[in-house]
Amino acid sequence: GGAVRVAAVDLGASSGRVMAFDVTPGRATFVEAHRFPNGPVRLGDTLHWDVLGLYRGVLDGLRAAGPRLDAVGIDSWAVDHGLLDADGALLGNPVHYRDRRTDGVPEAVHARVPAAELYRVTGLQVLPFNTVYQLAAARGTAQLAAARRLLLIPDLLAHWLTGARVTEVTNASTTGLLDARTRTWSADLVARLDLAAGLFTPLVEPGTEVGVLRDHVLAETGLTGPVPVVAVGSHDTASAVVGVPAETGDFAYVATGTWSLVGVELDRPVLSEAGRAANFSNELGVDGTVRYLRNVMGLWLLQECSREWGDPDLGGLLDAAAAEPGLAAVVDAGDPAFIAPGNMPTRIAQACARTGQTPPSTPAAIVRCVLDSLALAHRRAVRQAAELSGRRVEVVHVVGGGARNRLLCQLTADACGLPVVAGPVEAAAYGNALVQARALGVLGGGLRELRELVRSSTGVVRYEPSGDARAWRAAEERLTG
Ligand code: ADP
Ligand code: LRH
Repeated sequence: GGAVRVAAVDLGASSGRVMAFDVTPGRATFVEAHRFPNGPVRLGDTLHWDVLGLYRGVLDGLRAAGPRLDAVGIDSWAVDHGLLDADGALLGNPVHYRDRRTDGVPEAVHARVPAAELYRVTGLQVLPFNTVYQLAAARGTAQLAAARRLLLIPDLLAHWLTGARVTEVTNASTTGLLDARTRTWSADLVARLDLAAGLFTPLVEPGTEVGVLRDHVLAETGLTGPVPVVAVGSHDTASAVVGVPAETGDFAYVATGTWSLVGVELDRPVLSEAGRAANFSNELGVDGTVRYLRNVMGLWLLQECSREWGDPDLGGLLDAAAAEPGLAAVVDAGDPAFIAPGNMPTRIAQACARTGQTPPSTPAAIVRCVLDSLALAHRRAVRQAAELSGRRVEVVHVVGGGARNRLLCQLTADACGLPVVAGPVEAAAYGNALVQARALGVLGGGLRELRELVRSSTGVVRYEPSGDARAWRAAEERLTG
């Protein structure tokens, strides 16, 4: 029984937010205590995060969520990290995963440990920004030589709030250094890649209390102690999948924000060569689960086009895109060539031309091309995830900021030939808060029970598949040849 108030800190690539959740066994409600912009800062040749700005945003959010909090949980985007020196001081400002320092680095790492071998241990899709490649890019720098600890972004913030130095396991699974079967660091990979074993701190599973807010944090936020910090699925995608309001196990999810993470939930990893060839990841989830998914570029493509056009009104752009003819031109939204910022409309047009299609030329046509391409990538990933894992899929849950995009949701339903259930937009915050509430003892059960609570606490929108399924297959063939 009982009721708790917890703060869910959810840091996305486009914005950070702190949600104050009131949770009882029958209902979870939240208010957005604080939202602040997030984005890259270019300093010289390097793209960074403004990590102290994020820390300040978290403090401002905790102050707004207080004065009474029963716990705090933090999730953020994956792979990025801070390095601490022997005094525990942060070495430099964390580098953004879109920085170009990892160009060509996966190939160099695979010359030491073949990609197939890495995959058999980690089950991780090769993305140039996986922590393992970032660390290889930092080889030989004074910074890495001075580093004694590595903390992923949510763990770094938790460290500053509590003093604890631990690594939460769902996010650790995106480093490329974790054994997906045992959910522990792979000492073998760490050694073979010449990394200092001492960099990696003890792993904790979601639900573990990692510490309490330090006195100066309490003073600065006006909170009354003790306030525990509870490890949640600290990878935002892990928390978002906990927040999927699924009724049965036969679902696929599309967690759409800056990225689209598309796949199914499994009990154990699938480390097959076919999965590796298809670029599937086995990211570790809450309660011993595995997120078998593919990372697709997501609304980043739209964000970057919009930035180029001076950020016009989003609603107007989407209405104009809805009036355009469908599937006129598509690009491979899984192509890592789109990771770096800049020049996006031109790069999209060039990709269309390369595949023998007439490039879209107006903003409306370009946005339509982006959304058709995302829906197509969702279709491919949902189908392949089901095929490669043997998991039945009856419905596709769309969560995250993209659940607000009605055109994208309808196109995803059409492309997949399956009903789409859209919402909640703040699935990651729900997943974060409910894992805390369960650790505090207010909720019981497993993911099924947590999802039931999400379902009864939020509204969702259902989209039925429509249109001609053959058109999507034909569009897919334009890309796959
Ligand atoms: P992240 O967590 O990666 O920062 P979000 O999940 O917050 O991303 O999603 C942000 C995206 O959601 C935006 O880039 C935008 O495309 C989409 N979005 C937000 N609000 C709306 C809206 N009202 N209508 C359509 N799309 C929206
Ligand atoms: C989404 C996300 C995704 C990662 C990317 C770096 O926010 O965590 O799961 O691949 O950021």
